[in-house]
Amino acid sequence: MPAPSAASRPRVWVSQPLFDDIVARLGEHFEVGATAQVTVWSPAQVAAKLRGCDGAVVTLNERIGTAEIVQASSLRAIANVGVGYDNLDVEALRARGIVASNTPDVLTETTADMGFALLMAAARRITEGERWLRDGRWTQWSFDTLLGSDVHGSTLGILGMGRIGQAIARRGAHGFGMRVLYHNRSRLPERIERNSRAARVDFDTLLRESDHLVLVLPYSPATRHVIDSTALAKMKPTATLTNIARGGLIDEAALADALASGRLASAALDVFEGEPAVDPRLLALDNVVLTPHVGSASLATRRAMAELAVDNLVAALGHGPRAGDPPTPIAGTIPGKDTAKR
Ligand code: 8YV
Repeated sequence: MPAPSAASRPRVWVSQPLFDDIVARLGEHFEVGATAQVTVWSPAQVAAKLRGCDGAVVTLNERIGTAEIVQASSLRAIANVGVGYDNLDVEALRARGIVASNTPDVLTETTADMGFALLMAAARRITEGERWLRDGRWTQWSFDTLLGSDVHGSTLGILGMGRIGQAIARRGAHGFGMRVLYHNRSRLPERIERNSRAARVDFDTLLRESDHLVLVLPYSPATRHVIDSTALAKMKPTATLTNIARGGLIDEAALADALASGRLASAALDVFEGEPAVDPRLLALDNVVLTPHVGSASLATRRAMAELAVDNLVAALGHGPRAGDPPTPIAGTIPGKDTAKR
């Protein structure tokens, strides 16, 4: 069959630079509008880019709702690079028959590694110690310098026990002999609980009993500020709090108060409500580890995410070697399917 002429090929937009060799695969089937530099797109620019496109690969930087798609009459598919998809108005997409997909599974273990690294950094005051050393404050070894809390044998609490939560639970239970508690909307099958040696408890028990609490739940208006001053007041003063999900899960002002007053020992945050802006009060505190939303940022995993997003778009638009394979749909965007779980 002759290759379709450029004019008749579907158009797709890639909102941020990914990996050139992976993005190039889209060129086998589509006219590709790639983005060479990291770009902050305004909502109006996103709408203009989507107009006339059949599909798009987007990241958490681009928020896509009714206003962005209302004039995109040929848009059929959005492939989000990431497991979280709070940047997409899934209902608005579904209402217009646009298939949305995300990239679960490929980032589970890498993101769980990062969660564990942050938990340990908070517990053992690693970044605080490094700053102290680099500042030239280490003049004499002393017995009580930077005393932290133990990770092994302690109680690990996981809020949101999807795939990443389970991977963190396995690390804690099998690697560090931790007692693992979790809170989730529903209880997990016994096989999974056994595998990660985790027990489901109510939210208050999780807050009260965790020595190290990790947030791994999806963000939505319903989970905004799930960790607020009331929740923080129930935690042990010796506890650590790690967030690798979305910044909006925590009331950052309340967290800064708790950390400053010693009400909470320490925290580790990879995500922020107003990112890339970070609350100046958090920046000024020593007992919080701060990283710039890099939970899934290993080279291999970011490549796998980009590959999956490209595969998803190709499949959703009915082209290429995987034509006919279903893309990885986000829950609820394809009638009768509900396959995406965090
Ligand atoms: C992604 C993330 O890198 O997958 C997620 O939900 O938070 C990150 O690890 C990000 O979404 C890229 O768009």
